[in-house]
Amino acid sequence: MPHSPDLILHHYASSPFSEKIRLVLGRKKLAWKSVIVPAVLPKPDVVALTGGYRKTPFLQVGADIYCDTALICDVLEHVQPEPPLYPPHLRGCSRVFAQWADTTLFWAAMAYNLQPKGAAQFHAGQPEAAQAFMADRKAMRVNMTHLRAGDATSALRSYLRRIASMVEEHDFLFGAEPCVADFATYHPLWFTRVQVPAMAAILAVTPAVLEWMDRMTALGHGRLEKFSAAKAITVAERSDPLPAGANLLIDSAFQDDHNIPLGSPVTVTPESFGAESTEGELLAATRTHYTLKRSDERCGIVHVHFPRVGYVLRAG
Ligand SMILES: N[C@@H](CCC(=O)N[C@@H](CS)C(=O)NCC(=O)O)C(=O)O
Repeated sequence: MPHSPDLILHHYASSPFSEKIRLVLGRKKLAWKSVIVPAVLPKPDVVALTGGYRKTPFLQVGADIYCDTALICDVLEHVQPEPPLYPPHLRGCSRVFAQWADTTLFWAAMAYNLQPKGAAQFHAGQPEAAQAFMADRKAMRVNMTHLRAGDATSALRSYLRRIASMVEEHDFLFGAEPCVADFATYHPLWFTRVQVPAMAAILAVTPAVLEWMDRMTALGHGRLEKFSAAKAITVAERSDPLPAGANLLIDSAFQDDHNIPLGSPVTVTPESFGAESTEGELLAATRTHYTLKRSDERCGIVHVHFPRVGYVLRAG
């Protein structure tokens, strides 16, 4: 395995976005530390590190916290450029496709997956956990349109036919090798196949999709070592965050789209699904990301990074 900084992934087994990153770690043959986080609030150890962001997964490297799988993919590409997630001839379309898969495809698949039969299987034998999960996710979805089961099924069937027509042509969506689009497209369908197999008959109609999924599964998860949240917090507390320009992100030049000077108190909030904000001092606002500096009782000074796309920046 190549030498890389200590990568600590905070995730849980049944989380589809976590599976996206676990497979990227496998593709790049990286070693990583695995911290299991709760699937629902409260998440005191998570928010000690992120300052409020509660979604799963996030990546910690020392006292730098990278939120959102789109940004985590950029970080992992920086840590281990080969094999690439963004091959030069697909630089634009792989990201655009991944964004579609992480939103439109994901929500259609999850509305299909968690119909009563799928939800019953997902929460089998744990009625109290089921109620807590449903209530937590319902609160996260305020202001979002939730697809009805029939409409989600129709959309998912169409999407599967489109994906099939791509992977009938070549082994992966855009050619002989997987790119970021493959990882983003795979994880909601992995949830169907692995977490709610009672719902998986929909996949059998497009056998080319199943064969492509087998090729994705074979990439594995890299080499992981169990780690505890307490140890991860100690790592943050004992590390200094890396200065902007020296961290694992690709750019550092200031791009001011909001008329908010660096050094201002700000909040960053996901555009949709979960209204929890992170507060801090705006340390960087580049073409690609925001960095907030915050101080935490347990973690000391941490830098929390978010992608620009999909996040709302406000003067705090
Ligand atoms: N845009 C985010 C989406 C992440 C996301 O929605 N993750 C789900 C789990 S797969 C989540 O956070 N659910 C609520 C939770 O785990 O607290 C990303 O790419 O990381």
